[in-house]
Amino acid sequence: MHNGKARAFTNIALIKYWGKKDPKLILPMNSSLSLTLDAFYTETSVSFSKDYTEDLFYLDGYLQEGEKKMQKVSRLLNLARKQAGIYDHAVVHSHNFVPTAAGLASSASGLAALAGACNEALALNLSSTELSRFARKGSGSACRSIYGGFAEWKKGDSDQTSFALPVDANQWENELAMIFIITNDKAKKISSRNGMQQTVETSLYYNDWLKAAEADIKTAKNAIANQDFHALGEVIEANCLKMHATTLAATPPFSYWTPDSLKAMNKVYEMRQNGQNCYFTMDAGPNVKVLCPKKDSQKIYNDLQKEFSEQQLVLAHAGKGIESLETEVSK
Ligand code: 2P0
Repeated sequence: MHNGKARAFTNIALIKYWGKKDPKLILPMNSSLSLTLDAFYTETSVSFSKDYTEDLFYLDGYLQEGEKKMQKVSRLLNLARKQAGIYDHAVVHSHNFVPTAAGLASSASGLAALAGACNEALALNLSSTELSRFARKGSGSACRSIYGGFAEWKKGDSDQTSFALPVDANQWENELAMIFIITNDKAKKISSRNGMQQTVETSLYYNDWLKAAEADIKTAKNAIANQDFHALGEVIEANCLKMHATTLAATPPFSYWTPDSLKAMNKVYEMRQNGQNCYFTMDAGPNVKVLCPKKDSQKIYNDLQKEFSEQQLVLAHAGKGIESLETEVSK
């Protein structure tokens, strides 16, 4: 029996990963930049044993059945077994820690935690770079959750050269906050995996997105180096809008926005006009995330409470990188 356990925090992309050059290896079309946050995380344990007859994956206590639900987990288990030279099946227990029941489960923290747990269980002794590369093959965004604070996923052009690295901000990340506005959408969603694929294949604006993303990442890194909140805010908000614009020009067109998303974006514009320091970003879903200086976060939170209920709002700060956890001793 080989046991391992790890905790990984989720990350939110400030400059988005949107499109794959190689869907099998998960090589992205563009580099991306994220902030790891403290409010959402996943703890995952894995045990490999000759006694098991199949791989089993429990998420928050519920067995996940079927190829689709097992896809990302199976991929990492197979790669881990290959690297360790074993054939044992595995049992995975994963718990998502989220402050509300609004379904903010994240494949970034989930697959990063599984990568870390496999690394521990099979004593793979992966460096951070190797662990990032390994997590990437479960889910692209997971490669950024290896690190606390800011991280850049360098797109690379091969399995070896595509991984994330920390972006040193001289602790500036600890002066920032992000407020999640959970819009509780019930509409049918297009998964990010399918949405980005459809966009790469059909969007009229996709080439322009790629050009913009490369320029935006440079601007964002300069803003971080200069600790310039407004420069960072402007580029992340514009980058998010450009990503979402590509979906409108896909065939068939689609959008992740709902009326509540627009309400939240407009609220951010209004607060900014009134002198508040805040900018939004959105991922492949209707929730809106507001970046602001930590010192202003309570006032901005209070303003948002005029439009949204307390259950819809979550205040987060910069989170830590992946951590190994103790496993129960096996008999
Ligand atoms: C990101 N997203 O950079 C972008 C922005 C969504 C919008 O990474 O197919 O779950 O497993 O590599 O990482 C979500 O996509 O996709 C995502 P796969 P993933 O955070």
